[in-house]
Amino acid sequence: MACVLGLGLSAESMAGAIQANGNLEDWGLFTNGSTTWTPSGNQSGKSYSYNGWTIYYAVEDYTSGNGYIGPGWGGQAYDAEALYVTWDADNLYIALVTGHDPNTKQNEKNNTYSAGDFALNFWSGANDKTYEFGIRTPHLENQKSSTIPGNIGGFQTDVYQTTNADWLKDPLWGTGAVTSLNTTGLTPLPTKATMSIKEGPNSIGQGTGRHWVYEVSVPKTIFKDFLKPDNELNISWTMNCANDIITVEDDIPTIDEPPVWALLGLTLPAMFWRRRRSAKR
Ligand SMILES: [Ca+2]
Ligand SMILES: [Ca+2]
Ligand SMILES: [Ca+2]
Repeated sequence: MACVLGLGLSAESMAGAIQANGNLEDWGLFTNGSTTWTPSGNQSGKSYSYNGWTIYYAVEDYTSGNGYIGPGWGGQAYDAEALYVTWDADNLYIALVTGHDPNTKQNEKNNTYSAGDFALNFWSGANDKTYEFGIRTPHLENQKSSTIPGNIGGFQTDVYQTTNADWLKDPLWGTGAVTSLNTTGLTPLPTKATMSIKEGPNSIGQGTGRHWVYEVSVPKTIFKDFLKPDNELNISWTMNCANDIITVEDDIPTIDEPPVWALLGLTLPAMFWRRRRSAKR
């Protein structure tokens, strides 16, 4: 039985699994109560390595100033601070850090806007700028029960296959950025994603103020033929006013499907596979 237990684990998960629980220590972030914000390792590039994972990231932390966060305003309360993505053989993982309160209620008259959804854009060759999938965040206006009190905690959430016509767009700044899904007429895919939202420490990053973490795990099978070798993927998130938009880009997950021998827990071939993997980048 001991041998069988090893099957199905990727090289990454053997190194330490990522749990979509709103705690980013498994991404090497905010560990031991430290204020680490920009990932350690390759800070000048777009990825870093932690615990066997290759993690792609974008960090745009508003720390102080007149509230301009580009393209809009709002300071920390509308700061889309950091977005991370990685994967193993089975799942794609996404982590977002934002100063935007997930309980912000949509009320345009009061100039308040709730959170948007995660938008996933796959392409081959030139970027087609079409979002093929969306992962739904809790939308306060849709919360008719208290199953997710205060929009904090862990839950299963819907994933949709989309075209750009299924997305609401930046209403204020003319960027054309997608914000939330218009789910009218859309049917969620049968497989759901796991999402967790948790408030993080005020002290993370260079600035201060409240921070929230969204962490997502989504089975890769959901993306079907969009996961082709050498395809590209980017993931965007913003709030419904699109005051601050963050996008992370990485290589397509299926490139990193470990061959069978890497699943057997054999150290040497696994190391070889990993070197091959990093050489590809
Ligand atoms: Ca976690
Ligand atoms: Ca900030
Ligand atoms: Ca696309």
